[in-house]
Amino acid sequence: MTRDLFADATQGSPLREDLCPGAVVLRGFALAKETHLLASINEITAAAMFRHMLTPGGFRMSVAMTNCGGYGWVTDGKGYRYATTDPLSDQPWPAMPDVLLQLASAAAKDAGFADFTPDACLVNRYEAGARMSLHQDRNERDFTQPIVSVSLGLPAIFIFGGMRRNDKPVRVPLLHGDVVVWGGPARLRYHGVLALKPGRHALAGECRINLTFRRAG
Ligand code: MD3
Ligand code: FE
Repeated sequence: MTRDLFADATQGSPLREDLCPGAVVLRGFALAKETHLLASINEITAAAMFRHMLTPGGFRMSVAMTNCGGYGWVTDGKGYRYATTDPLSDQPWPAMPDVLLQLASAAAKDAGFADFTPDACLVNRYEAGARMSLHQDRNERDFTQPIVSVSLGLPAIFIFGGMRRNDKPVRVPLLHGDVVVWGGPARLRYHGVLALKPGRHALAGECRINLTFRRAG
């Protein structure tokens, strides 16, 4: 599945969709950098491999994860938190490649967050059937800082709820190259991802990769 950006531009289909106050989808914002982004992800995972972490309750996450930047998000029997080193190697996480940092900060700027400098990038890999159940992101220090997400590879259906777990979520398809900025009143909304449908993407292969940029420390 791809989007024809020329058709979008000429027929007026929006490249920018406001999901709710504080949440903006920038359709195709990462497309111009797709090859560079995927090469950078390969370098990150060569140094800090994708792994299935355990939830505090002992369940294996279906999404495989790694991190780059000064802080990395981890979960194990001790809980959810940010750590400056990879628990598999006890070494610092790989540095955040410049192409990732620049993309996240440009997207945040477009959405009205003028100086977003992320210090953490969580890299999620979804294979067929992998999903992320409804949750809030609240391990960061400063909720006035946005989160920027970049979708690559296979399409997924993102579910976007409200401030309470029981608020009915809306479904938002996220495609290769889409970038979403979540800030302000959207920052603490519940969200998740439905089980990935099997498929093959020309550049990314049989998976979806999502980057989420945060200011953790
Ligand atoms: C809305 N990842 O890593 S990115 C996560 O596609 C996570 O892998 C999903 O949720 C993924 O925590 C969704 C979109 C996202 C990220 C953070 C948010 C949406 C958000 C924080 C607040 C509200
Ligand atoms: Fe999240």
